[in-house]
Amino acid sequence: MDFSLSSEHEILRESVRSFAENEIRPVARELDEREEFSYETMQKMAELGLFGVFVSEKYGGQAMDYLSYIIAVEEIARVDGSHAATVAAENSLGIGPLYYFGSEEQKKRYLPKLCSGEALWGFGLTEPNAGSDASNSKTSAVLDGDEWVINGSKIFITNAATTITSGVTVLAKTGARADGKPELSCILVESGTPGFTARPMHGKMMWRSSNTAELYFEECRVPKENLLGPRGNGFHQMMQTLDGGRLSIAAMGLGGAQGCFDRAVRYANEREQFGRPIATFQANAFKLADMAMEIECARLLLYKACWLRDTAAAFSKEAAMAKLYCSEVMYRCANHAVQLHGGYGLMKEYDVERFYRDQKLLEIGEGTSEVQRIVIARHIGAKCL
Ligand code: COS
Repeated sequence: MDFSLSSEHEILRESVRSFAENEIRPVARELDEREEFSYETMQKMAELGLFGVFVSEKYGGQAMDYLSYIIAVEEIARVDGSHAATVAAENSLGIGPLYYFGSEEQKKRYLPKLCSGEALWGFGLTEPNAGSDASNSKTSAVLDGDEWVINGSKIFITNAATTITSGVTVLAKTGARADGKPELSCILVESGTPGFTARPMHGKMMWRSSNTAELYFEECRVPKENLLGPRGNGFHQMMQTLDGGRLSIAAMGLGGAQGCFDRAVRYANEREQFGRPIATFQANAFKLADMAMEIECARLLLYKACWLRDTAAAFSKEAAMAKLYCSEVMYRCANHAVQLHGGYGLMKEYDVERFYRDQKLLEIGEGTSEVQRIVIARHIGAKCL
């Protein structure tokens, strides 16, 4: 068993880390405060090759493995959750479905601009009344001659309302199956299509400088060729996409936990109370020891799940485990980090305040912790409904 990373992985980690420290850290706090999506850093992340990481060069991607992508997200998240969210959502959810399920024509039409960062793409699954119960989608698409007519709405869709968003993949009910279940299909809708509106959502507690949108479809007509893959495969495509996406949320948990640890250990060694650094008190040193141990476990679990994915093995269970565990490790690390910073940890001037808020999304987005436990339970033979 060899736990070492390849030199390519190490070089990638170093370059993304130095980019995040030099380009994201100086602006992250202010962007969070202003709840502002930065097109400038988006462009710089694109120049670094952070979009289309696992996509073949034929479509403008970097042709790296999934572990590379996960390391990149981890390193961005070590500095800022919002920027990591932009990268993770774009690669896993925006680019992923087009790359894995799109026709040659669809891939050629959309992927090059998404991989170069000139454009972004949204993943329209969640609806106001279909969150965890994702297959209960009410958005409908009816075939009328050569066009799909879409009606409905989606909510909490990352990257879907920027000025460079070129479209979204929408899950819609296209009929009923023979077994009585709804027939769900994925359809591509380009920005600017009449009847399609994307509105930015504000007032978020977390990921405040990432773009989140509500989508509305009113008699929205798209060509029938905009169907993604076979009709009726939409829910499977979405679930498969989320398996990969959950690894990137796990990477955000791991990177965020590492960011909390780095700040906490530095602060605890510098901050003096009762005439000595607070790290010299066992109550504090033990918190740091627990954080380090859990981060190590999280990294091993996540990288193993990536290894399974990179070797084309089944990885749904491990993705759910990694997503659940890494997000909960970040929960404990953010909590310890704020506690170690005392009153300062409650102030926006200290990054741990932002990490504490950003963490919460990881236990909710791309499947709540409860949904991850359902997925794991079903994989281990429990008759969990
Ligand atoms: N890959 C491919 N297909 C999958 C799959 C996967 N990982 N998991 C389930 N499916 C398929 C099943 O095979 C089943 O197919 P058929 O209906 O053709 O037999 C179908 O999807 C429904 O599966 P299941 O019956 O298990 O679905 P449930 O309604 O019981 O829901 C949960 C299962 C709750 C796990 C699922 O709805 C889910 O993950 N919800 C959370 C959604 C989510 O993460 N939303 C956040 C989005 S943020 S971008």
